[in-house]
Amino acid sequence: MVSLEEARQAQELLQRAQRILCICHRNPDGDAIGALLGVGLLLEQVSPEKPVQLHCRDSVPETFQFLPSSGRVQGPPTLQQGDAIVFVDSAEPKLTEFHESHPQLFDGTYPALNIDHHPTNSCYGAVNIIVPQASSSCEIVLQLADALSWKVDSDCATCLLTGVYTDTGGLLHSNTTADVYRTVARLLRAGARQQAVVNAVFRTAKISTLKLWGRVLEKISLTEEGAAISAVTEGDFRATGADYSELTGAIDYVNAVPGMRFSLILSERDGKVKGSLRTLRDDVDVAAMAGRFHGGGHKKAAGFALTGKLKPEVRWKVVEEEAR
Ligand SMILES: [Mn+2]
Repeated sequence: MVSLEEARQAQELLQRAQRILCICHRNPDGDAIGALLGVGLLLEQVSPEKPVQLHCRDSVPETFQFLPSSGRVQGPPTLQQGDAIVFVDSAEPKLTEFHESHPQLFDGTYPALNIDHHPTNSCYGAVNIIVPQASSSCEIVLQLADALSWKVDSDCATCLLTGVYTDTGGLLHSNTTADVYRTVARLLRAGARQQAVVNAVFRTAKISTLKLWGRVLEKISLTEEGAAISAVTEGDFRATGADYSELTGAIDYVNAVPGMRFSLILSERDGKVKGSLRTLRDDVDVAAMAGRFHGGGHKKAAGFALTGKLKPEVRWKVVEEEAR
């Protein structure tokens, strides 16, 4: 839970600002976008005279473009004196991909509030509200709003519900605690448009997405150490017309093979290979595996990125046919 002390520190930091820039990680998921828009809408209600801007290195994925204010998300920020920064769902500066272009975001030049649920968060803000027990950054944003008695309207609730739903896989992942249901109940009472979220997030898929997933599923192989592995090359993205964000969700199908210890999707993009790891087992820690490749995440869902390319390895065997 967000403590009253943390909430007050956050409030003070924001009150002193002339302008507030909210930032989420690149390649944003539903939680990043939901928390970005949700916190932005809250701040505008709290102090309507204060300009609030929303920034992300990448544009809002189509799936989340139904959310209120999604059209306001801009690319890199232009900083000015008096700015305060709110980071959401970003465990490290480099995940925003503003760390090289805008180092002053992270060196204390501007007061920063860092809201996140990743246990690996490096606490790079002046005020850090890191709640690893929370399902999502959206859940923390709601706790912060409630701690400060900020009014949550139906637009904001819709944004926050999106993050809770996406980070819990529709309330199915192991991070779906009793508090998550309480959060959802709170958001529904605040007027969250639940069916709009469900339809957009879980019941809509572009033809390019389905074709990309088809390739992922077709290429699943099972390894001796009990992993279900698949890979997507840049060629697969080109051939299907899918973009990188459309890979989200495919891992859950790869992870569905019974008896496996963990699953992995390798994907190739811009000279990098990204790995997405999942497990259903309690005795496997995929965050630790990702850590060996300078990645991180949660015990049951983690990822990493390496510089390089994917090279397929195909094994053939000649088998003599038995004579009849
Ligand atoms: Mn998240």
